[in-house]
Amino acid sequence: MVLLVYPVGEYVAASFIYCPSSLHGPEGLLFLGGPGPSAFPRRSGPFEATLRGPGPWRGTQSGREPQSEPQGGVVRPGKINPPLQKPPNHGNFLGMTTPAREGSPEDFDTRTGYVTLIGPPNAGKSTLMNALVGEQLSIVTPKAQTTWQRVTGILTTDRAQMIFLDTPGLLDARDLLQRSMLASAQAALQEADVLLLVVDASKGLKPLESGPIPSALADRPRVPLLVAFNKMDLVEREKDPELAAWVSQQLGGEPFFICALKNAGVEGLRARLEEALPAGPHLYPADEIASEPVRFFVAEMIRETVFQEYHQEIPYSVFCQIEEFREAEDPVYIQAHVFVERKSQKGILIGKGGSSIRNLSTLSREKIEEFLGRRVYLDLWIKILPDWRRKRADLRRLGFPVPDEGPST
Ligand SMILES: Nc1nc2c(ncn2[C@@H]2O[C@H](COP(=O)(O)OP(=O)(O)OP(=O)(O)O)[C@@H](O)[C@H]2O)c(=O)[nH]1
Ligand SMILES: [Mg+2]
Repeated sequence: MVLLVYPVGEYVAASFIYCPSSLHGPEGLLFLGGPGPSAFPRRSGPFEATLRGPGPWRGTQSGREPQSEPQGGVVRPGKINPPLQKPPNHGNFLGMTTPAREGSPEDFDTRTGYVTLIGPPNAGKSTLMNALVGEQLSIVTPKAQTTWQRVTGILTTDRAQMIFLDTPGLLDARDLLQRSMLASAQAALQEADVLLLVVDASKGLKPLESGPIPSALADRPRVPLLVAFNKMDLVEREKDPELAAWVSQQLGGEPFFICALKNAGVEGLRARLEEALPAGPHLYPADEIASEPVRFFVAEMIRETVFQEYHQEIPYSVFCQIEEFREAEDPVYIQAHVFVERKSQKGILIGKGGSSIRNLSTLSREKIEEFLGRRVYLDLWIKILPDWRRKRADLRRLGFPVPDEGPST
């Protein structure tokens, strides 16, 4: 392996060049500095594509049993519902849109709707959505506030199409990014046909009685509310009658006791969610499993790796955007910009002699290769965008919905 370092202004680029033989072994060549290789001319790629199941994607989650097919079996393309023309959008909040139903419910023998997962940070919302859909779509880490934007996961069965909206954890927002996260969770809440509140069972009723959850629930639409007490593997008792009674009496909700990590209780919850959905036509083609483009998931995988490999403020100061995605190339060429807020963070991201960025790039590339089922050439560029978490224009440029009013901090 050869390491070349060129500081170029505020840019540092980390490019891995692979030889086929290095794909499963040590990295080939790492460049720090200078532009990406000119052998890859700039062009826009077909990376607006959405994910279609079953796909290689990320396979089953480690640490849980392989998921059995949902009752009724997964619908294959064309078997029941031919690909649909998407109806006009009904939800449109700060640029986030979702397709709307047309026709009256009695016209349909299928059930369709939005299941919004809300809850405090770190409760296991993303883990649960992945388990419900049977794909690892949303990133998961042990750190709170991993999810920053809502993520859609779609599951189509013979009887229903469940469109899950995973959301950022509800919190008391302290800066503009957190306000954007909160706004995106609140908007998804308003679009729900069924609300799935996810709480960490080991924390008992505390998150339900104080903090941002009670006020979010006070404004909720009049839709069925299911409350999933997650992480039951961490508590002594299997089911807690006190929690169950509180949920039904105080919230008018139905309690469930689950362990999303081990896929325990998830099947029963999925069956109940399906029943709770309104009748209606499918809104997405039967084989579509997500509505965000592939490049969104690729960027999220790099961010997930940052969360796993770095500590303190670094994970919260890093955002990632895919600049180029050329799937016609072999290996697939992906250029990603990794934004940090300060120069000192750039140094931490790179690490001594480039060791940290090399590690970040290798681990991210391995995930992306597994996700795409293709060999990947990952070209990481680190860019300083001063205080981007607090700047409206920067956040918009990075694709966050930002409320027009209110302070930045
Ligand atoms: N022990 C245990 N851990 C779980 C379970 N479900 C999720 N976790 C872990 O809890 C941590 C947070 O999970 P996430 O799914 O990222 O939680 P989240 O609610 O989406 O968090 P934010 O995106 O930060 O709001 C991860 O380390 C998960 O592995 C569970 O049933 N049992
Ligand atoms: Mg999450």
